[in-house]
Amino acid sequence: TLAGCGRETGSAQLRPPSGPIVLGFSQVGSESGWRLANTASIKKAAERNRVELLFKNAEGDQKRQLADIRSFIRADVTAIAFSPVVETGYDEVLREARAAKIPVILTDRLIETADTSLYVSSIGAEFAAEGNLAAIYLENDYNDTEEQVHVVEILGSTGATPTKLRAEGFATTASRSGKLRIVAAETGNWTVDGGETAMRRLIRKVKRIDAVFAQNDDMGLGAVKALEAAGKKPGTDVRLVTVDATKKGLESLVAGKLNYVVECSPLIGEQLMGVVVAIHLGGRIDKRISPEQNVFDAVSAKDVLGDRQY
Ligand code: GYE
Repeated sequence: TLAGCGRETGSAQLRPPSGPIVLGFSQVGSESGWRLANTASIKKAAERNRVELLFKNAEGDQKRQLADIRSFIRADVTAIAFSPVVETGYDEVLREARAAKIPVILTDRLIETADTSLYVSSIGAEFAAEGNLAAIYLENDYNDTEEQVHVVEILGSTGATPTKLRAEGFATTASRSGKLRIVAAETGNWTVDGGETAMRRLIRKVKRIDAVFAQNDDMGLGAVKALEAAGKKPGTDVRLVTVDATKKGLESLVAGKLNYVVECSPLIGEQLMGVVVAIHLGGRIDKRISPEQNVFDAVSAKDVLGDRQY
């Protein structure tokens, strides 16, 4: 018997390789262009790697996500992967997966847990670094002035890793020189509409807004709409930096409506299937896998726009 040889510690080689590889994947929702591209990447990679995919969409609801993960446990899949809606509240379901000897992979976002052996690997971007980069590029854009820059922030959904870490990264870098001053923040829930509403509120409540840090492209594009409706010229009167680098984001960057876009790649399907296949065959698994990231301005965005699939 293979019992006891590793699944408890988070490595995963207990299931003898036989039959099809089945992956249960629980997606957060379909809130943004990033998310749609992430779903497409996972579906395409599953097909290419001959992994049978059971796909569920939690529509932003953690309760639903927990039920979806439990349905994968009942189906006795080879592995479970999910992108957590929020960071807390997963320990119990992950212990159930462990009891059923099903390894779990976190994709995109992280969970907060005292027991990191509850998952074998996490695949996703370094969100704090994205916040750092957003602040560095924005700050450099104001090199010609000594004045303090008043920044408003549009946040993603509450309790999610990128919301927390992008804000932390941005604030840490901003506080270093003190040039960027974060004067207000509103949540925009990752969507274009949410970003527009948040920006409208910010315009109403804050007298002076020099710049906007929107935690994703979609909310940034919503903010652009609200600024234009208020008679302001986004990219010029008010400068904007966003995260993701979707096609729409890069197009607005080239059009001069955004100033910088920090890349966060949603194309992690192949990396995920690599881990799933390693689980099946008993190969080595990295505990942390991160895609490359980049920062774009109007000039560099032009170079990649032609190839952008999402
Ligand atoms: O930036 C945003 C999305 O978790 C990295 O979620 C992801 C974020 C992404 O909806 O657009």
